[in-house]
Amino acid sequence: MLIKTRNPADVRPSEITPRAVYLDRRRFLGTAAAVAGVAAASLPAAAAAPSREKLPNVTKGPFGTDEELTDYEAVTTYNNFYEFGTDKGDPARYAGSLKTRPWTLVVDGEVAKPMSLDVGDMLTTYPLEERIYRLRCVEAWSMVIPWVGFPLTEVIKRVEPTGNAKFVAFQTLHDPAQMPGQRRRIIDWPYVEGLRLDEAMNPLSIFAVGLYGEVMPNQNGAPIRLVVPWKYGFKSIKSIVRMTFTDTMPPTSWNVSAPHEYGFYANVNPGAPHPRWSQKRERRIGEFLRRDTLMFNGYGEQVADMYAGMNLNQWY
Ligand SMILES: Nc1nc2c(c(=O)[nH]1)N[C@H]1C(S)=C(S)[C@@H](COP(=O)(O)O)O[C@H]1N2
Ligand SMILES: [Mo]
Repeated sequence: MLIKTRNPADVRPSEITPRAVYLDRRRFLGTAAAVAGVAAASLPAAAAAPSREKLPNVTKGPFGTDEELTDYEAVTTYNNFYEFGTDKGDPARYAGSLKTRPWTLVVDGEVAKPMSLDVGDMLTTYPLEERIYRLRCVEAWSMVIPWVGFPLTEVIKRVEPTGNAKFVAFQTLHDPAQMPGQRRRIIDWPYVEGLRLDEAMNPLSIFAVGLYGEVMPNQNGAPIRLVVPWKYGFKSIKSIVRMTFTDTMPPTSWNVSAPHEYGFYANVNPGAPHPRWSQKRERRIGEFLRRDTLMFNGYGEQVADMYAGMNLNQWY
């Protein structure tokens, strides 16, 4: 993000496709190498492939789009997750070192009932829905992803926010042993994000625990991440360990590191250019021609009311 010098949307679809080819090749080589070193019969053929696990009892959620889904391969190999490196392929390559079970989400701050939630339990006890959302990165590319998750309100109602709760702060795991990118000071770790309470309670806002009907791949923010589809992708914080209700606006990682480039709100807004590139158009990953970027990423009907009277060029 910050480090890029060229407009990242100039990445052409042709640069994406070879990743898939490369991955297949890597899988093949991984298997071949294993076979060469150890008795072939003792090794399952898919030893090097990531485990994929279906999520049970997923119902169809609201706000769907009939736009074409972005390929699973692209969704899981073209990622921003700087805890595993800044190259788009780094998370798929290195996020295997993240241990996602057991995983505790601490919910605290201005609430009547602070809680430590076991995310493994949440997968079986929370109402899982599929939500097909557009994700628009500030780098001017976008995807359409069938997330599996549940509204933030499922957690918020259980902890009972006090009258002082105005914002919600989120924090990613901080563990350089599991997240090698945290050994470099790209940003101040851990990655933190925040929402206004009404944004967090908006029916569009979800905790995602999976995609394409399966448990969340590590590179996409396992085991639990935010998805707030009317905001730029960086608001959708991954691998969350803490959710804290506060009375003041919490710091957010990209705002702290480059305040003139990234605001707290970060609503998708084609009329508010990033200081170094336009936000008017975007490249849908897998497509060649760019398309126009829509205000609020096309979710204005659900969210515009929350910003009535605010100057969104000032509150970018
Ligand atoms: N902890 C953490 N969360 C993060 C990021 C990150 O680097 N670290 N990158 C953000 C950015 S810039 C984007 S565009 C989305 C990308 O999500 P995806 O890789 O699942 O498409 O994750 C967001 N969440
Ligand atoms: Mo992003």
